[in-house]
Amino acid sequence: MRIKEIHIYQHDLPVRNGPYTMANAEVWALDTTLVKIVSDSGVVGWGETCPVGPTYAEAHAGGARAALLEMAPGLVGAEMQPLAMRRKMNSLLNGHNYAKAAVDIATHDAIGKALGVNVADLLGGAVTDRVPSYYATGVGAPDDIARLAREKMDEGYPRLQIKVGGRPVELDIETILKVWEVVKGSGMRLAVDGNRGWTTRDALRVSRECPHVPFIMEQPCNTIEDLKKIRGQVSHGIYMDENSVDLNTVISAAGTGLVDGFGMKLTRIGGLQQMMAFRDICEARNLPHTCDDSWGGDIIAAACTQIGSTVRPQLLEGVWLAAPYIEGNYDSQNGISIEGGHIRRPTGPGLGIIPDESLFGGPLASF
Ligand code: 0XW
Ligand code: MG
Repeated sequence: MRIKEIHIYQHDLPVRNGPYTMANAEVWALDTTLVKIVSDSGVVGWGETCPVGPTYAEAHAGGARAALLEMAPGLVGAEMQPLAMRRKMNSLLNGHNYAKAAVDIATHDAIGKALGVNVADLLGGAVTDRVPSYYATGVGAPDDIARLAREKMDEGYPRLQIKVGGRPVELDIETILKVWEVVKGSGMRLAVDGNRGWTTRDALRVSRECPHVPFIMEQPCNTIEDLKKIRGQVSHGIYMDENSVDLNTVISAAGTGLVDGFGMKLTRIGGLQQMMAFRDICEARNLPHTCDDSWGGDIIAAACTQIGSTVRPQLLEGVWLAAPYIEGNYDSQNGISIEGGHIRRPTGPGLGIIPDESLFGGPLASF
């Protein structure tokens, strides 16, 4: 099967009850890019990539579309096999995993639809149809976040990510302590996500002032060097997120014992083919991890859910979705939603969803 057509769309995703706030970003609306590929046998596959604004990672919406426009002419006629597609894209453009991921996801969707099998079957097989999610708070006032923690605990979320950073660290400590008063004894797991926002001084202080709270620190500081500096001084597990930009970095971090797990984004690592390799590296080193993405609608949500469903359950820290912040679905029948803190995995062919492309208007570019 080979690519016959590629169509690139732009679509706005306003943040419901916005803004979504992190240490380095406050977003009110997101700008997603969708890729539709049509095979020479007429099979259609959809992909998506949606940076969560231009400051969370080295990625932005315009960059994704520029990268796709750069590669698209060379991709027409390419063989629709994930590994061959990745190598073809690498021969056309260096880097830009977050854009390449959209083509990778569309390729998996099309193969699944052509073969009549679900993407999870292409990724090694699902171990569950009810995939655990987790809820990420924004950076907020301690009492507000404590109230939100209770609400999400009562909803059935197995894990809560507390966003911190970008403000006096005393507020972060107060927030963590108040959330712990709410969730202790419930079994809800906690992550404290600095989104690169703390100095090592702040990270050390938080760990020392909250020794009794069993959270993991997700990307507390900005660089791998900073993580190395605090690694032997904190009493909390460290997960890498933004720094884990490719498999080489993952192999080094896992192999040297720098981290206890990862917050992994599907598009940052390059798509499902690379995410499968990441999953297997983590399983080999017994490292828990998430299967998320930065943002996106049903296509990204379905892709994260499908790969998340194949992870050994003891190692899956959950699949975060932007769904709670997005009005409506791309697929009104099988669109992805979270109920009781868990995601019902669509089991149809491909990603298991069929976007209503009339939502996206006409393509920005077609090849
Ligand atoms: C919580 N997320 C998965 C959503 C936002 O894109 C940021 C990200 C994270 O873990 O940093
Ligand atoms: Mg994170």
